[in-house]
Amino acid sequence: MSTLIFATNNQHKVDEIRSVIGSSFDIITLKEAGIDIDIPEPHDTLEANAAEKSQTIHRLTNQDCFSEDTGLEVEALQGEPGVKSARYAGDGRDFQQNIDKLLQKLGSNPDRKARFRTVISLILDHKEYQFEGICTGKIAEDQQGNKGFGYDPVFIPDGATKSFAEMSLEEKNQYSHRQKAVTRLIEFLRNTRS
Ligand code: ITT
Repeated sequence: MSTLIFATNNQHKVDEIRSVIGSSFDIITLKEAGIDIDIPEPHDTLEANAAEKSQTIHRLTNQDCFSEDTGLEVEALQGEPGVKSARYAGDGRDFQQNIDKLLQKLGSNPDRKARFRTVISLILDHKEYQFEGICTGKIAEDQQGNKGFGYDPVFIPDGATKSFAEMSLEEKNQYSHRQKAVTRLIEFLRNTRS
């Protein structure tokens, strides 16, 4: 079984990814690896930020690892908050303030189309690989539900009638951007390691 360090400080991401991978491979979190750093995300694309995170941890540990960067891209806001999703309303990274800003900027605009996009950056045997997962949907008029994290209370995926924050982890996994990217990662690891 492969062991990979997951270069994130977001426990929600760890929980979601662990629920998808099952026993396919073993993940060690930064906390479990004894690494306490705030990984920089200075770039203007998800791809470059994901690479920055995995390369930072690879330089520190010299071990196989992966990271992911995710953005919520809203059509009527020209792709905002996008790469700025975590800090949309400021450096406090406050989920509620981010949602408030998003709903306020969208106002009563009838075009609510949006998508979540996840880019995973894997470093395996010192080489980098990327995997993408996209979930299309719409922004709700008001917040709904209290599960999940981030923008989950205002995102309704295509094919569903409720928000991510009203779904169990298993239900969210049927639609989610993260699940799609992780499934591609697992497939790649299976093919390279068998
Ligand atoms: P790491 O960089 O440590 O992995 P982070 O929280 O900073 O964790 P990102 O840079 O990828 O992660 O930030 C993306 C933000 O987008 C995140 O803070 C949430 O607000 C939001 N987000 C990401 N995935 C989401 C999801 O599945 N549902 C709702 N919101 C999400």
